[in-house]
Amino acid sequence: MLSYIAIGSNQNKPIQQAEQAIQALKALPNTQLLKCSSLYCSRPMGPQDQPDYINAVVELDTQLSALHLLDELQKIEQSQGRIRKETRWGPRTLDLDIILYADQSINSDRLTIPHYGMKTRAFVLYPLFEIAPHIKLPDATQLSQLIALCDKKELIKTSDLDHSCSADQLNKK
Ligand code: A4P
Ligand code: MG
Repeated sequence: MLSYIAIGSNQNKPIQQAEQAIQALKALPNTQLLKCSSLYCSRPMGPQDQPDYINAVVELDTQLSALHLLDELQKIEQSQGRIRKETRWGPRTLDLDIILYADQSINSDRLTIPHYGMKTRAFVLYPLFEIAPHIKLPDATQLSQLIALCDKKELIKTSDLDHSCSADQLNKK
């Protein structure tokens, strides 16, 4: 099954966190990592008194079920020091979300696929578009349609980083 995973980090050297997560995703059982977007720096969605985020999206070809894949992603989050706190959309060392899983729509206690926020988040849509510009969602919406409606805002590839990304972020590279 083709599946797309969104990576997010804004604590404890986020670029390194994202790179470490990509290595861990490469090592998942019965899974191949096929594509990996650039790393992007983004302003925080949610509370503004937190550092900028590093975001990326990878494409996996996996034989794991969606729930088994979620278990594996949560193990990676834990191994990279993820602490779940009360604050909604608060800072985190690593967040791994399943954006899409084949062409399935899943609504269960532990999983909502497509991910509930993917349609409007620049930091998910643009990295996804970089590696899979032609994909459709299970409801047949084209990714390109969502991109056309979504302002890129201050999303910057880390390779293009300049002073517009917070000094805090640059210091933690
Ligand atoms: N869950 C349900 N569906 C999924 C899915 N498709 N993928 C459940 C992964 N998990 C899924 O997740 C809570 C529960 O969601 C899981 O136990 C799983 O069963 P969590 O990782 O503990 O909590 P969370 O990620 O803090 O919650 P939430 O509401 O998903 O946060 P978001 O929406 O991911 O937002 N700003 C920028 N610029 N970049 C970011 O990446 N991320 C967030 C977090 C806030 N601001 C951000 C960013
Ligand atoms: Mg999450």
